[in-house]
Amino acid sequence: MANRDTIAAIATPPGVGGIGVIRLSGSLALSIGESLIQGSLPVRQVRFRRFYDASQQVLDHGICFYCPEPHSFSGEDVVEIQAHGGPVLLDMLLERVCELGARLARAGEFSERAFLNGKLDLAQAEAIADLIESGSRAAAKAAMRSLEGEFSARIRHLVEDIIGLRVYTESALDFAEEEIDFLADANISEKLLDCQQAIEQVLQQAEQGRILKDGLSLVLAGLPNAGKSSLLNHLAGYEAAIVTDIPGTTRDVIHEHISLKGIPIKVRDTAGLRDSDNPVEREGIKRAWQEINKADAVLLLVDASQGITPDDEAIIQQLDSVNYQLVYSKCDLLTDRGRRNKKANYISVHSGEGLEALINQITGEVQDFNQDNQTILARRRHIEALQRARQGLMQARQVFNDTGSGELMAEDLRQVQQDLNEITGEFNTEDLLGQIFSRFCIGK
Ligand SMILES: Nc1nc2c(ncn2[C@@H]2O[C@H](COP(=O)(O)OP(=O)(O)O)[C@@H](O)[C@H]2O)c(=O)[nH]1
Ligand SMILES: [Mg+2]
Repeated sequence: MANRDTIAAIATPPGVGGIGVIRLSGSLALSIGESLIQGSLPVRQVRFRRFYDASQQVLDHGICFYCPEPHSFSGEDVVEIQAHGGPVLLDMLLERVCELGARLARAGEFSERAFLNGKLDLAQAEAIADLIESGSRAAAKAAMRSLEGEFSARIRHLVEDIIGLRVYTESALDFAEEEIDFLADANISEKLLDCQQAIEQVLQQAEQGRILKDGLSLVLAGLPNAGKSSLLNHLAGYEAAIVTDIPGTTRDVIHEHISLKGIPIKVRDTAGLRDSDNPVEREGIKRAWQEINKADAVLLLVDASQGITPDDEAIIQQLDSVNYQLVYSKCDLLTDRGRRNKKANYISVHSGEGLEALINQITGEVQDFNQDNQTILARRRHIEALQRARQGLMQARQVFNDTGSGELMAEDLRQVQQDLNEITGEFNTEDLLGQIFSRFCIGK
């Protein structure tokens, strides 16, 4: 690890502040730090020093700190310099440390080195970025759990289960004659199902985490004049979209980022769904469908005074694989309460009725999940890997149930393990060999 070049960066955000931090990591960090202060830096002790430029002029004074490898953040020699937080001053200091042998760090390079030096796994390294970028308290807490290693521990647990199964099936392959009995005795099918369910659970928690991180994408859809834009404006708290009584007012998809009860939500207001000859409106409707099909949730607005019309029915037919919820709008116009469907949502942007309940419903599911502190702040990459692992396990179980043989299943399981290991960035066949030898003692 001592061979990598020494990197430097301003670690505090751009702009003016009380202090600004420059961080150095690499084998030259100590000598650069010592040249900058023209003195020696003790190990793990904070010192107040002057910082000098090449012509021995004082650039600033402040605090510096040296942390030797391997017990530093990056696993390398690290020096941190706390100067005053002015952008020009920090640039001069950065320039000076580069003259002394450092180079500018790429984004994330300190964390990357921490990963390469085994200080963090990939999921933890990503959690640092997520923690810094988190847009809500819930997201920050979930990111911190990942950084503390909870997510990685859950993945490792899944990997151990898969390794257990692999050890068993691969050993069985060595006893070709009795293989099938051997596997049948071991309840392999049930064990595969258990693993699949465990992955399912982590996947669900990760999906919730992705919503916390990226926001829940919520699409408002329905016929023209259903009250979509009015609802968007209410949720956004300002007149984001034009509202008129002319059907087909909204054409472009209107994006608003809002926060409801601490949950980030990306709301999209869309063009009313109808047959139209107008090419602009037709394009708007095409885009509306694209949004509907990739949303986490869709609110299908139906004008309560009209009820569900054949045109609404036609839309509902096309929402087969979409997570949608029917919402009756303009319920102030429906004076006869007896005509209400007891189980449905009724809202009125004009009277305010039902809006609080609707918001509670939208956020409720995410919040419930988050309350038990199980949510994992996940990225697309993690979810995709978990989905592949789930798919692989389903396939392994199918193959095993069809053939009773471990041979094809063994390959699926190997792939599942690799998919899971991608999340933490570990993949090592030695692991498996080690496990096999430590658990079994075949032929000895
Ligand atoms: N009475 C009543 N009228 C509403 C309500 N919400 C929207 N409208 C009216 O319905 C018409 C269409 O609203 P708009 O939000 O533009 O519908 P969109 O076409 O679905 O976006 C406008 O004239 C609105 O003022 C409501 O809650 N009650
Ligand atoms: Mg509209």
